[in-house]
Amino acid sequence: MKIVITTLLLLCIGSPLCLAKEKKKRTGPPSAEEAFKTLDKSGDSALSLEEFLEGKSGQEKARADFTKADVDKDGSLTLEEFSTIERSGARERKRKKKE
Ligand SMILES: [Ca+2]
Repeated sequence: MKIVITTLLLLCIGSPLCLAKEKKKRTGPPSAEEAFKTLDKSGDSALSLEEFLEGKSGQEKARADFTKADVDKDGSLTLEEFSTIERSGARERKRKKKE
C-alpha cells in the first residue's frame, strides 16, 4: 500500500496537473489596484482627472465615470473610489458578453 501511495505522489509531483495549480497565478486583466498604480503617475495615491483620462478613448464617458466615482468631490480618486468604476466596468463587460 505504501508503495502505491508513494508512486501516486511521485506521479502527481511530476505531472502537469499538479504544476498547473502553481502556474495559475497571473492571468487575466490587471486588478483595480494595479491599474490604479499604473495611472497614478505622481504616486500620491490619488488619481487626478488628468491622470484618470490618460489613455482613455471615450473621454466623455470617462469624465462622467470620474465625477460619479469621486464620492467626496475632492477632484481626485482614491483606490476605493477608483475600484467602483472598475467593478461597474466589469459588470458592464459581463452584461455585453451575454447579449
Ligand atoms: Ca475623491
